[in-house]
Amino acid sequence: MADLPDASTSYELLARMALIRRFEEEAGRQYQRAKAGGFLHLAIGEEATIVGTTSVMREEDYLIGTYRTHGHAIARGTDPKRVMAELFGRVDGTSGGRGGSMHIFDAERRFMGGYGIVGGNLPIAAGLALSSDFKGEDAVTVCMFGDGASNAGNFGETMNLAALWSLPILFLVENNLYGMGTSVERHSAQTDLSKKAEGYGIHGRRIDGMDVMAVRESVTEGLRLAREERRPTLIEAFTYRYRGHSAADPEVYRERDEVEEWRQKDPIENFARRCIEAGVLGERELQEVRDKAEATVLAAVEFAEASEEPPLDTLYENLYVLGEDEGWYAVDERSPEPHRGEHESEMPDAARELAEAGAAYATEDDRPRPNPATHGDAQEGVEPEVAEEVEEAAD
Ligand SMILES: Cc1ncc(C[n+]2csc(CCOP(=O)(O)OP(=O)(O)O)c2C)c(N)n1
Ligand SMILES: [Mg+2]
Repeated sequence: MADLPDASTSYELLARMALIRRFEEEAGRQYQRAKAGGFLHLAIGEEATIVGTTSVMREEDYLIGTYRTHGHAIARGTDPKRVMAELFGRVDGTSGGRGGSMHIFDAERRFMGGYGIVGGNLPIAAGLALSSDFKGEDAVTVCMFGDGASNAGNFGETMNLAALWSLPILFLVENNLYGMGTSVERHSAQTDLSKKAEGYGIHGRRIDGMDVMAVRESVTEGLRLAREERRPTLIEAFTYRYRGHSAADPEVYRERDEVEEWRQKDPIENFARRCIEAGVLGERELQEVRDKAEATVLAAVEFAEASEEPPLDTLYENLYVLGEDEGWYAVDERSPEPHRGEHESEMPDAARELAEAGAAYATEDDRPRPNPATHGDAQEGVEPEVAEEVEEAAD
């Protein structure tokens, strides 16, 4: 077992993990209050994998994750207020309220998202690493993705190019044992995911993702190999999400006992206990960590609630960027080249009418609202009869 760091580092690790946990619990609550829209994927239980990784990265390093990344952004230093405002779809959110939970983004802290396409962040990560290499920068790209994503075709494509071009990159699989409702044994022929890139020349190792110190130790070495030797590696961190895949998940694919068993390995409680037993931290500090997390998260909710919704006439802004100009671009019958699209206010009548009809519909109080329990990705992996039951119960 890796040694504990000094008191202030231990305090910081515990505080980050506790803040992320409390933030996500609150995000779940706000989702149920319909304050946060879209989908919501919580990483409660996975905090040691997240914080262990980010805590040994340098400021100039890039991080890219999946749709389960509120904690990743916070761990990277993004203000929780701005993350909460993004969940609420407000202008002060990290993506101006346009992205929501799945698309948290903070270029300043080199957190490149927040990505909804499973495995889609892998080639982008390779591109980031390639750009650092081109520019002769020391930065390493850390690409975090799920066990399910390791089955995507671009996993192999990315591993090949990363190895071939000796990119400064570290791949980290957050193996929480499931891709939605499908267990690793049922979705991957090779269940030792650390071996999955070996054929491409990328070595892997398996670690305990519930132990923040084990994650730090392994990621430190992975970063060194990427930075100094241009050798990409693949770390498989075993972790677990206590909550469902997304906010609406009947969880018919696992037993309660299994969840309970993993709760016994809780990354925060276990690390706190270790720090107390070693005399590195005291009960007073533990209480302080909890109190601060509580205050920060309540302030984040207050901030998000006070932030405005983006004005409707900005709906078409920031869709595409070509060259220096921001705005949306189109290729149509007018010319073979892409040309700048009109602002909503300058649009032809038919397009404006459509946009206005959409806006009017969105503000009707009694319109049929999509129910997350019966629509969308929560339904994948659920037996049809169970889905029907859920639907009936929700009606
Ligand atoms: C290309 C693609 N296929 C399917 C989906 C639907 N989908 C969303 S999350 C998910 C499971 C991914 O599991 P994993 O990679 O293990 O990540 P986890 O959710 O466990 O963090 C699937 C299949 C998607 N978003 N993108
Ligand atoms: Mg998974």
